[in-house]
Amino acid sequence: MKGKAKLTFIEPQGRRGRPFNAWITRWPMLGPITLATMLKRRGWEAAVYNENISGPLLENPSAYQEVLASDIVGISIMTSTANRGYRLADRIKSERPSIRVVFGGVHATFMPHEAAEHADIVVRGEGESVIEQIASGALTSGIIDAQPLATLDEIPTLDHSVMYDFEKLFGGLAPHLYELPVMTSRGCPHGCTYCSVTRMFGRTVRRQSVEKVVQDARAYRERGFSRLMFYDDNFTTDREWSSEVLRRLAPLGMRFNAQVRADFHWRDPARKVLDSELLALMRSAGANLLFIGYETIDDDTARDWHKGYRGEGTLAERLMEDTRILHDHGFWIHGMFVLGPQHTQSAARNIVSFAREARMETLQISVLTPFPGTPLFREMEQHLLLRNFPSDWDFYDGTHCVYNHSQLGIEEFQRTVLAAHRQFYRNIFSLNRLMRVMRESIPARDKVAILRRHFRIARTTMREWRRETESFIRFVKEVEPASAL
Ligand code: B12
Repeated sequence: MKGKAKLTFIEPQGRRGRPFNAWITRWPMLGPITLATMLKRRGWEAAVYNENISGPLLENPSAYQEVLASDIVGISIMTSTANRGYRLADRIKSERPSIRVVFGGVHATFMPHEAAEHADIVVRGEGESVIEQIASGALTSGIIDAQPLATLDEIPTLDHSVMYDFEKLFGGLAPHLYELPVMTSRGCPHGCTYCSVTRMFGRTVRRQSVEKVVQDARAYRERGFSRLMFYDDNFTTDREWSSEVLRRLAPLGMRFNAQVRADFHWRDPARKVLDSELLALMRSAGANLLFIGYETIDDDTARDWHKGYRGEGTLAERLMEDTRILHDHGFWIHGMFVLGPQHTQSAARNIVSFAREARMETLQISVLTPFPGTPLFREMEQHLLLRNFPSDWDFYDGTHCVYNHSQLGIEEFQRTVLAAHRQFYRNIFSLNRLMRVMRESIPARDKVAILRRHFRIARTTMREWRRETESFIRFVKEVEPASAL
């Protein structure tokens, strides 16, 4: 490689027609942007092509030619995008064998040998510690175990100019209405059986310093952004740190969304002492919409999945109380739930009734999916129906049932999950959401833009998902007729 190499990172697209796609066009994975920013700052030529934003790479001739002009192509894969990533890699390699193809991301971390069949290099874990050696040609092949970042303050303030079509992320809204993704911590202290985070980033949470978080927020605000989306898996695992970040963010007058646990506002495991101070700090710092992985309202399931809920009384009662408290403090709630092989229509009905009674703003029910590297994967490996890998990874996306659902059969189960969303959104969407957006203190023109966007997303999401469900059922009937019914 003569001179400094040119690197292009790719975030491949997953299957169409899934409810998560509504967010995917707004929220890129931060790995490729972080690595490209680091390289650019150190003088390399680096870019990120995200298929969710810019469309399929092979259908974008000018971008594809630029990718083929790279010395190194880095492809970031999670399980649901792995197959697409491999196909892109094979195509790029066949057209330009001299390009060095590197895989990274959570799927490459747990399936390195599979990824190595389509690449020169596979990086397991966090890419920051090795990416420059790859760029310089000091590392040219093999499976590399990257060391986790010791201090997250080394993560640069993101330079979004590395991305193709960055503005498309705003979805037609002004930049100040776009929730710019940031991530200030890595790891999660909980050990839920289905989750890759603890296995990928560790059970000890590493955080950026308060100073660094605020410095980045200030830089983004100066670029015209006034809303942030904290990707942190759990924004409130360290009360002192969160409180200090919130105190320092408040004067910036920004708004933000974050992922938290439903019960984060209790100071004690017995749920006697409410953390009113933290709740007030969250509000005054601009916290708006909370993404909460309730996962289940059923005690047995929570125990099976090691969800770690504490306290007395039924789980449903406790979670209802938690939700009421959060609503009383003015937060909007996006409730995320999961249905698995042990659940039937009644579990879906219970979740919908719970979410409606709790007046959740939005609801998402995923299909329990075993991802490589998790305890759940090891537990279910022998029972997987869709195991024609890598192509069947397309279905490992929290939307498709990839195992035999002995209680309902796959067809009935898929229809149950879809019907639950239809039931929830039928009435609630227009009322709760509309009223809350109308009460926001932003100009009427912006409110109309936000509402139009929500309606468009909701309508197309449900339509595409219905189609996808039918096509998946047809597919399962063809390959596994006995399990479909
Ligand atoms: C934001 C987010 C989303 C957003 C946007 C995601 C997107 N654009 O695809 C939304 C809400 C839409 C979403 C959807 C889904 N998500 Co999600 N999501 C996340 C979250 C919270 C943060 C992602 C992130 O930016 N991380 C921070 C960056 C720094 O990490 P990173 O991108 O992995 O990059 C690092 C390394 O992987 C590596 N690396 C990455 N790429 C490359 C490339 C090269 C060349 C190299 C060398 C290194 C390298 O270096 C990077 C820096 O250290 C993660 C959890 C997490 N903590 O990461 C889950 C996570 C990625 N999601 C997950 C899942 C399962 C899903 C869904 C299937 C939904 C679901 N819950 O069932 C869908 C599928 C989306 C899809 N693409 O098909 C799983 C993935 C597990 C797996 N094995 O695939 C995760 C890990 C969460 C979990 N609980 O397990 N998600």
